[in-house]
Amino acid sequence: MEKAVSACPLNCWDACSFHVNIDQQEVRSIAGNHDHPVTQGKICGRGRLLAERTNSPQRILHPLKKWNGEWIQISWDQALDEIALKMKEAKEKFSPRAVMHSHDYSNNGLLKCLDQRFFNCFGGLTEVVGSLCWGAGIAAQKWDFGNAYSHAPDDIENSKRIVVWGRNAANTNMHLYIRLQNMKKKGVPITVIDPIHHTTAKLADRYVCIKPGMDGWLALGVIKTILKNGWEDKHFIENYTEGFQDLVELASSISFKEIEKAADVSRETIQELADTYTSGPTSTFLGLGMQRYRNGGNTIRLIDALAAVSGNVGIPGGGCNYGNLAVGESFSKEKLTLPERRKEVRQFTRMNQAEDILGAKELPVEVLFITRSNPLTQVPDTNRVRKAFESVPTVVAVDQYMTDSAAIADYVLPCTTVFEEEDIYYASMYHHYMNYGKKLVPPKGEAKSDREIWKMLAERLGFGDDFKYTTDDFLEMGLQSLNKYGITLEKLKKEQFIELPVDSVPWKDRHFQTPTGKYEFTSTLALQEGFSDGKIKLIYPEESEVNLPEHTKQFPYQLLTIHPLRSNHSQSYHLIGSLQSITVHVSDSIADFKGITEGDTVEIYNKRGRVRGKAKIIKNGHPNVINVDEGQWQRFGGSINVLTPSGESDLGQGSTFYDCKVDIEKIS
Ligand SMILES: Nc1nc2c(c(=O)[nH]1)N[C@H]1C(S)=C(S)[C@@H](COP(=O)(O)OP(=O)(O)OC[C@H]3O[C@@H](n4cnc5c(=O)[nH]c(N)nc54)[C@H](O)[C@@H]3O)O[C@H]1N2
Ligand SMILES: Nc1nc2c(c(=O)[nH]1)N[C@H]1C(S)=C(S)[C@@H](COP(=O)(O)OP(=O)(O)OC[C@H]3O[C@@H](n4cnc5c(=O)[nH]c(N)nc54)[C@H](O)[C@@H]3O)O[C@H]1N2
Ligand code: SF4
Ligand SMILES: [Mo]
Repeated sequence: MEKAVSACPLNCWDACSFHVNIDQQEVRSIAGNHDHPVTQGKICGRGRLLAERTNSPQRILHPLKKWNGEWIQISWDQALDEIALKMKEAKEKFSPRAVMHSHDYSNNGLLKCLDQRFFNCFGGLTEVVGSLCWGAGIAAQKWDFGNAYSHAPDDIENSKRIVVWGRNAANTNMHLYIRLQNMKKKGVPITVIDPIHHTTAKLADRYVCIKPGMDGWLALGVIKTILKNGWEDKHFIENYTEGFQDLVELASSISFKEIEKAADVSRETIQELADTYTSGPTSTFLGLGMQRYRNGGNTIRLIDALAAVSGNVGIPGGGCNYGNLAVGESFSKEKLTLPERRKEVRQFTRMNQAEDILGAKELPVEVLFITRSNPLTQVPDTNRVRKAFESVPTVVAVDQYMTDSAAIADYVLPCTTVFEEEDIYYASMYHHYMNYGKKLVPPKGEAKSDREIWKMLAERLGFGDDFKYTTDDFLEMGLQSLNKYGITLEKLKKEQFIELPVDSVPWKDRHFQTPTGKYEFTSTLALQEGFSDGKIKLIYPEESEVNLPEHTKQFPYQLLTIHPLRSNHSQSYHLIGSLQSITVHVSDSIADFKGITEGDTVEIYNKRGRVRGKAKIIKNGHPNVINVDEGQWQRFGGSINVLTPSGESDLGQGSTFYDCKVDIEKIS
């Protein structure tokens, strides 16, 4: 058995370092690497399952073409010649914009951005913008701080109070969860704010059950309490912020009674949170849950404002930790992607790509590439996505498996897994180390890396020179901006992981990246972006009693569709038998009212679709909540996204997955 160091490529907070056991050119098992300073030898089941993802007999091993509704195996040459020809025809007849690329971020490899290089050199494309994931929150932090930066994981040691707000750390961010367990042992009080009483909530000293989508109201209540008592950080507000008076006015525009009623929180809870925020340093770990609503951007702005007012910005042990874009900013991405080469670009948002495809009559989408994503399970209002994608004459999917998205394609090109290719892995989410992943085993069948596929297509389309580089050449290009810190590819290969030059306490010099250089309660960037004013707004979710009274009468229950513990989105369901059915988590209040008991078959539905599953009763969370974990495959019951709305968040073209109402019936 040979042992090698590698890294987890999955879209996850943690970016773990691996020890991989290899025997006879096969990956046998994966364990954590104890030498990594952040991930310290612990990894999750999704990481371990990457061995199975590499070896599974379900993998696609050869290029496939759909012929009379059946898959036939074809050669790489035939597949790429035919696809290149269709791209050329689309470009000549219409424009490069008749070729669309629908992608996401399922693999955190640095060289995965070569897809952009490919389409830029092609002359342009129709690209998807916005984010299913974190768009509203990122836009909010850019308005408030000028950027979205987090504290280094170990800085939690400096916190006297910790608030985990809408992050399901036990399931999604295990190394934060481990640090929370340690801090609890040290006696540091932990508060969890979430509509579901999950494992992280059980760890907390105080669990705040919130009405979904109403966190901004709670944050404003806490701000109001702090101001009323004169507990605000006057020095910070006076010297380093803009627009404070607008926030004061917003706080005065609403009473505590209104806030309590709207967010389903008690005055006592608001008071306790005000104490928590003013007896810090208090660190806030924001998750992505509470921004997947129509009002998500303003929700995050109000929580940012709470951190700022209470003096928890730019200090060790404080922070309003969301993502950490400083990590990705460390690399020379433009050297890899060549943005200057793009000529004609059309943008569809990720949320509305289906509507946009169906509406593109003058300049239709002729060729659609689906890579690093599975939009037919992961994009909201899936029935519409299916209809739109099926209307495109040529669909090409690059994947390792016959996913729901690959199944509707005309060509499926098999790609390698992490252990069959070389790359650098990082996540702009939690820690600031990059990990090196060597090619450890030969690709299964005829699988090729995304990089090789783009290269072979580029050669056929007349810009082969832009891809005539080795993997090392490309990796060196990406690391150029780091050379001045003595960070080179050679060093990384030797050390396996390297700390990036990223601040461990962002904004400690009180110099913000906003246009005024200050923390902005009222955003000047908003004005530059064409918003009528940059003030924080107190708004309700879209599918709320206030905005859609008729709809919410018909569909009274809040459907959350959070991330599955054992799968990264849709990536494990086909490999784990026990995941191959739908579990509908129903609050005990709804279950009592509807006469549902555990194990009953239930159907949840709204105007967009229906999904059936087995009921499981959940307790202690918000009484109006139903949850079905996202990611399920068509053949095991279907994507929950047939029910979710394709609306966009108030800021940042984010998703509104959780801003969703349904009804539920027991099926006798
Ligand atoms: N196991 C596992 N881990 C993952 C992933 C995975 O698929 N599986 N995906 C990775 C990716 S891409 C991402 S983006 C991250 C996401 O990481 P998280 O943000 O931790 O994950 P979510 O599942 O979105 O869970 C969000 C939490 O928000 C809560 N929530 C929902 N609505 C509200 C609300 O209105 N207010 C509050 N306060 N809370 C609310 C939910 O109950 C849930 O506990 O996880 C990463 N890690
Ligand atoms: N209802 C609901 N829907 C959600 C969410 C939610 O909370 N609720 N969360 C949203 C979030 S946060 C996210 S990030 C998105 C994720 O959405 P996606 O990224 O579309 O989800 P995955 O299931 O990870 O699909 C990734 C696909 O990429 C393939 N793949 C893996 N590695 C590679 C590679 O190296 N190259 C290529 N070409 N393909 C590869 C996998 O086999 C898989 O089929 O889902 C969103 N959808
Ligand atoms: S999925 Fe996340 S926690 Fe699990 S091994 Fe990969 S990076 Fe680590
Ligand atoms: Mo995500």
